[in-house]
Amino acid sequence: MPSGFYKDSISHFILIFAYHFLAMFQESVHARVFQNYLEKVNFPQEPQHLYDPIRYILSLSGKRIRPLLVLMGAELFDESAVEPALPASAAIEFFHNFSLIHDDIMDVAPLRRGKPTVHQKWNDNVAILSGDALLIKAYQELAKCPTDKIPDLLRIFNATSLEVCEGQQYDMDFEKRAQVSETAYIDMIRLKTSVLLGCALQMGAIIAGADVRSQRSLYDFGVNLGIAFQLQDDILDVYGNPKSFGKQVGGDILSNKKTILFVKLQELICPTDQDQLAYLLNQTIDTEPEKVEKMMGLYAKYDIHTLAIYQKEKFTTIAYEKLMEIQVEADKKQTLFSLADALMHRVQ
Ligand code: GRG
Repeated sequence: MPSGFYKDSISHFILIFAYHFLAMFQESVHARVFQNYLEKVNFPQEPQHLYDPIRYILSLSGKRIRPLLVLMGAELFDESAVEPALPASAAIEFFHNFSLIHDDIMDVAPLRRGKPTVHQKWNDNVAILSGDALLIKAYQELAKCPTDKIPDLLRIFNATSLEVCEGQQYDMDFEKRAQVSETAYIDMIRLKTSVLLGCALQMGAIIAGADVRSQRSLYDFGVNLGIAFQLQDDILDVYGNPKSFGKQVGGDILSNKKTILFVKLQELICPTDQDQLAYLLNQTIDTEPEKVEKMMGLYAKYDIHTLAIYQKEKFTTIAYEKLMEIQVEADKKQTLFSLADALMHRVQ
């Protein structure tokens, strides 16, 4: 039997396991407790155009990773801290959804979670204002957290929110730049996406009364996992299975998006292939299928897929190391290790 057969079978098994674990995680006790809490948060009926979009975005099937990280971060240090961490978990999910509403306006995105975006279903002004209201609702939830923890929670939450804005601005700046280094790209995704995962975990740890060193390790676990998560997203966009990915495969190539694959190619490409890359970047809508195919040809020539996987695994390993250094019993960390595994091997 060729060894590739075993390798493929093992990879297939890992994918199936990861997929089911992620689903299990989303149906976990924490997920149910969070959902019950969310259903009790009051969003008035009127004005409809302010609160209906909020109800709508929160009803779409998001993975709810961030609020669950808050609860898991709390549970890691003190099981009884899960309940008091619920308002913080809602604050994080509200902030995340607010940022998605505004991000979709900026990107003129038609779809979010497979459904029309808020600005598409209503309009830009409705989306701006309901997003703003959702951000305020996040602060309302923060104000419900245990009083003695609020100053620390506010510090990390506000610092993270500003970093997310910085990441968003870098991302928009990069769209206009011809050249972006790998370091600059990774720093952009750290700010735009990863710090919020670290923040979610740290907020849970703060509520559970964890010491500052453990809080920091858990934060670093989240940030490194978040970077690996985004790199996996970049990889899936090109090499994902169209049936399970839920988005158009090759979408990033068609929109000339800076991704880990693209910045790696730019770094390694020989002068003889530069013209072809420039030609592909200028291709219009009429030549789309060819564009994806040809770019994938260039990625294959420079083994970009392998290099991107290597980077993703590098950040996953750092994340695991950070989790390992936290001084709590090993079995308490198991769910976080398994979650990290599931996220890294996800297919959507
Ligand atoms: C902070 C004041 C302030 C403004 C925000 C719009 C903006 C500025 C930032 C955009 C941040 C953003 C949308 C980052 C993308 C993060 C990301 C990877 C989203 C997808 O996360 P998933 O896969 O989504 O967890 P679900 O749908 O499962 O919730």
